[in-house]
Amino acid sequence: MDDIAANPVAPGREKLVAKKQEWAREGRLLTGVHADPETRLPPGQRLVTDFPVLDLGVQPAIGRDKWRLRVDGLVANRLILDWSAFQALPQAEWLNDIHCVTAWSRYDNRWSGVGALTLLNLVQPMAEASHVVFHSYDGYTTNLPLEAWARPENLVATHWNGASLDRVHGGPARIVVPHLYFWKSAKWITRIELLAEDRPGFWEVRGYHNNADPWTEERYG
Ligand SMILES: Nc1nc2c(c(=O)[nH]1)N[C@H]1C(S)=C(S)[C@@H](COP(=O)(O)O)O[C@H]1N2
Ligand SMILES: [Mo]
Repeated sequence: MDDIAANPVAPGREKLVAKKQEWAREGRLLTGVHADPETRLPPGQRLVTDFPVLDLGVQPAIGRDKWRLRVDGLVANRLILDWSAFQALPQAEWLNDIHCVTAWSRYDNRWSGVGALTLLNLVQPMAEASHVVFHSYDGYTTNLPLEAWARPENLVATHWNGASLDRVHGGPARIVVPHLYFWKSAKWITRIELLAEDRPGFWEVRGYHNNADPWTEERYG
């Protein structure tokens, strides 16, 4: 799509990306402890109460009038939703925790938007569909197995804690996949592509773990 940036890394941010790649190689922040999934804070994480902003420095300003969400690839019914079509879908609310690979966690985020399962029911994935790739307006991508996306707590969020999602956090709309490290939760989402094979995204090809389970510290891999 021509309104997607060619490169999500802003000028001057290349060093930061290189440093994170180096941390991935070195296994930085790994404690080697596997937490009991009943424990709320995953291993190696610290709790914060603010809401840090992390991205590659390109923060696209997409008005609701220009925003589109496509769900396509290996589906029976491709979807292209504009803002009003998206708002006309069943909306719901979720409360969940965020775990960022840079070691902060934030509890009790109240999101609203449209659930992953609602979207999947609409498009009807084909039998061969096994993976999804999220595509964002800044050019960022990240990947998941279809079963990691097809969970009731996952959503495309337009609101956070009662207000419209701020642009810096991915507004108009972002992915939220709370059971995985937050880099899997693509901001400024514009396309959910279903595929018959895995296709690693921006960080996954730069040394981050493909699965991203915080409970087993799948930070790098
Ligand atoms: N489009 C896009 N989505 C993105 C990123 C990005 O650079 N671009 N960064 C990811 C990373 S590494 C993290 S930790 C979270 C941060 O989300 P936040 O800024 O709302 O805290 O967004 C994820 N989603
Ligand atoms: Mo991150």
